[in-house]
Parts: sequence; C-alpha cells; structure tokens
Amino acid sequence: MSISRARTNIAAAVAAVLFAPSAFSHVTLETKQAPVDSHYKAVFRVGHGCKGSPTVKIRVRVPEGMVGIKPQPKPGWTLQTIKGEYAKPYTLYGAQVSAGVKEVVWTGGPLLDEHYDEFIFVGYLSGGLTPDTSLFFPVVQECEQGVARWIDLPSAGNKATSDHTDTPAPALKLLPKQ
Ligand SMILES: [Cu+2]
Repeated sequence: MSISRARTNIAAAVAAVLFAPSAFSHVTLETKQAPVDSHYKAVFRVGHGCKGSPTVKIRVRVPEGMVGIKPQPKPGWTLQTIKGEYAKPYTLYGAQVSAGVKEVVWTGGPLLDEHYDEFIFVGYLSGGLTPDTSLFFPVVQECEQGVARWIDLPSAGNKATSDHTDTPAPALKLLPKQ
C-alpha cells in the first residue's frame, strides 16, 4: 500500500472518530493532540447542559506545564482567572515564570441544553512536558440545576474502566517537539 493511500485510510479513520455522535456530547477539547514546546489553543466544546438544565458556569483547571494562559472573553459571560504558584519554574519567551493562571472561569449564559458553545484559552505547552503522555484539563460545568464534573482521569493499570467513565476530563495527547 502506498504511503498516500495509508494516509488517506488513517484520515478516514480519524474523521470517523471525530464525527462520531459522541464527539459533540460531553465537554471535550476540539484539538486532542499537540507537540510540546508549542503554543496551543484549547477549545472546550460544550454540547449539552446538566441533564437538560442550562449551563451557567464553566470552570477549567489549567494543567501543570501549560503557561502564559490567555483566555478568550465571551459576550454574555463574565471571565475570571485564578492565579497561583506553579510546581516549578518554566521558561516563557526567554524569561522564567513561577506563577500564573491555574484556573479559568466563565460565568453567565445561560447556555441552553439544546445549544452548543465553545470556551477558549491559548497558552504555551512547556518544552519540559513529556511527549506521548496526556495532559488533562478537568472541567466543572455548573447548571441552573445540577453540576457535571468532567474530572475523571484514567487510572493507572485500569484503562478499560477509565475509558468507560461517563465524565472523563478533557485530554490532550502530547506529541514530540517539532
Ligand atoms: Cu455528554
């Protein structure tokens, strides 16, 4: 099989996964892989409310190793960031940074269950992050009634269970530096 044919098959397989019905349910990242030592635009896709109730708050925990966070303001939503110390210093634009945004919160809406929206921040994936591992972005979705916690991480040695959780944390696969 030619390389281009193989690529086409892989692209088709990826497309099949991306456009599966579940792709727009849950809270998920639009771009699910990115190289370390690069800038990354995290687009959180909110496909539904909490058991039918409209969404009024989205809280995202920024993973250790992603720095220089700039969230995108949204009309109709109040934007708040929570800052703190990193576990260790990182180099950003040639300077050492030891603290920054650790949580991004959008409050507002309401975003109806039958509607779709995206919440975005950009940032830098440190060159010190380990390729072929995953970064997790736990999200708490608060609704007029109820809350959905998209915070479940794969448990070591029990991948089958983690893959079947109802509330997985949005995950980003880290690729080698390009
Ligand atoms: Cu869902």
